Amino acid sequence: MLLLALMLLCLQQPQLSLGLIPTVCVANVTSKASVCCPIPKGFSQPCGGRGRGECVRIQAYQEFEHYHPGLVKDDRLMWPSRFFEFGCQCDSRYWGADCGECFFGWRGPRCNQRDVRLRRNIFTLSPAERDQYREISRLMRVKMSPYSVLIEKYNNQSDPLRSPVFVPATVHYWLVYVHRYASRRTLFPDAKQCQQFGILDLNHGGPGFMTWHRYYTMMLERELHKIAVERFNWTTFGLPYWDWVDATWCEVCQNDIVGAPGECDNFGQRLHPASPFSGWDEFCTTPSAKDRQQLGGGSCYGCHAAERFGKLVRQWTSLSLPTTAEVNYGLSIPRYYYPEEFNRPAQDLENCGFARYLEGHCGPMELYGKIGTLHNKVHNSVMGSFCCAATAPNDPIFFMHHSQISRLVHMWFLRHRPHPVDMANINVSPGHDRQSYMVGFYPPIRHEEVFTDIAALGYEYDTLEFGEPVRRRLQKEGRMPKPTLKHFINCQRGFLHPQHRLHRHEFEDELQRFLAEHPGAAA
Ligand SMILES: *[C@@H]1O[C@H](CO)[C@@H](O)[C@H](O)[C@H]1NC(C)=O
Ligand SMILES: *[C@@H]1O[C@H](CO)[C@@H](O)[C@H](O)[C@H]1NC(C)=O
Ligand SMILES: *[C@@H]1O[C@H](CO)[C@@H](O)[C@H](O)[C@H]1NC(C)=O
Ligand SMILES: [Cu+2]
Repeated sequence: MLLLALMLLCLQQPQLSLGLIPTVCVANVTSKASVCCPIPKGFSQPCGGRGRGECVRIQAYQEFEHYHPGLVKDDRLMWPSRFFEFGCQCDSRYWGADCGECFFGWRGPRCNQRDVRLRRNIFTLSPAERDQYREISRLMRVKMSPYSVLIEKYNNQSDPLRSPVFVPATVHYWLVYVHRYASRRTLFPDAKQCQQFGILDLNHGGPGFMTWHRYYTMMLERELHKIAVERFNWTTFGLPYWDWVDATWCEVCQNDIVGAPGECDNFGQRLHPASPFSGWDEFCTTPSAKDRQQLGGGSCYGCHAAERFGKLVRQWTSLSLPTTAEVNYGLSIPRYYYPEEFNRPAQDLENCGFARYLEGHCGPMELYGKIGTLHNKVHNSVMGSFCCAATAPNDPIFFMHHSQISRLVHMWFLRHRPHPVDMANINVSPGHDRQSYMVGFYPPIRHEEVFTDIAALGYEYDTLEFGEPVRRRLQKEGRMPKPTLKHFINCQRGFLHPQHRLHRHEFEDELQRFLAEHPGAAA
């Protein structure tokens, strides 16, 4: 895999992309001069006209002079130019496919009033607010988003130059899809090509991981905020975070948050039936080995490849969540990335920039352990649907997790005050260049535009403290839940990913540690 990645980088370099298509523009995807310049409500000109926005040729960033022929087919290359040649360019504070909305941080009819979302520790929400947040998370599965997604059941369906099939998506469907869309491999029609060239990942494993996921939380927050206002007139809604630093169990696994542990089956642990998220169908899922073979083998398959949708499941393979020492180490790293470091082995301490450490791919052995650092460590602990890019955003833990990841990013920015030029633009993998449009998002936005202080992005956090001091304070205030034995003893069978399974003695050690820390839990 690493070797292939190196080979690819030598052969050529990457691209640009765009992802989800505004439903209002779907009909134009296959037209000759493809235009996505809608007229916003209350206006008479495309993109609103003078003073609001205008219809211009989309300038996709060309990262590589020559694409390898094996990759040219990829519909995400030169995002979003494979879908549209023309799109709206909005004036300063306006935003949207039609410039009908305000950019992040602004509101009002002329988008000239400041608007800042406050992201709070989930355990500082009042019980009523928590109920509302849970209801908002449920409603995002049924509320339609302004986007349509490509059906990717067959590997020949997603290229806009052939015969794309679109379907309008709910907010949650769109969120799960776009994460999958940017992370999947090219949809090669046969196994040989997939093995040879199926290595792209446009939002993980590179310096763009941070910016892509940061923007993802902003888009998510924007959509959830709409629901919060419509349903509860909750105008100050911001995306809550789970501060998992130094946590020894899944504190948010409660029925009034993301769902308590339920029964075990061959796939892992289901959610408690009293949680509204229990039994959720996954929007994108992983095909069986047999289906994968038919789709070209390996990992070259899209969101809809599997016959049946899976159901939300967790598998808790470890309760080793990131520690204060681990966060402090990351915050002390001065460099954002080192050129080519993403092709290096883990625990390469001389080349472990903040971006790669944050994502979880490198670090000192005692912090890296078996399952990586920070971001990856949490995914690899929860596992189940949370394991992998295809399915992780199906689990509502995902949103609180990435709100927390973005909080760490903010702390690192405050400490090191990087400039946009500190973001990568040399020898980075496709889609991760600072000038690339982040794949899957429409309207198009470049990585470098969100490589900035959050004051320019329209959100902030309640506190930058983390770990034990905060937890102790919340405990004193009676705001932290208490674990049950089920929070610790999970399904020790039927793991989808045997390589992550704990050895028996490791499990016993963790159990003893847990019982020592939570003497009441066994009751
Ligand atoms: C679709 O394309 C046609 C023809 O170019 C154009 O007139 C129309 O405005 C486009 N629709 C949108 C929503 O941009
Ligand atoms: C795509 O592939 C499927 C399955 O092989 C086939 O049934 C379908 O006709 C193909 N569609 C196009 C447009 O080639
Ligand atoms: C919504 O809340 C705001 C205050 O945040 C208030 O001014 C407004 O009247 C409320 N609207 C409705 C429909 O209740
Ligand atoms: Cu991700």
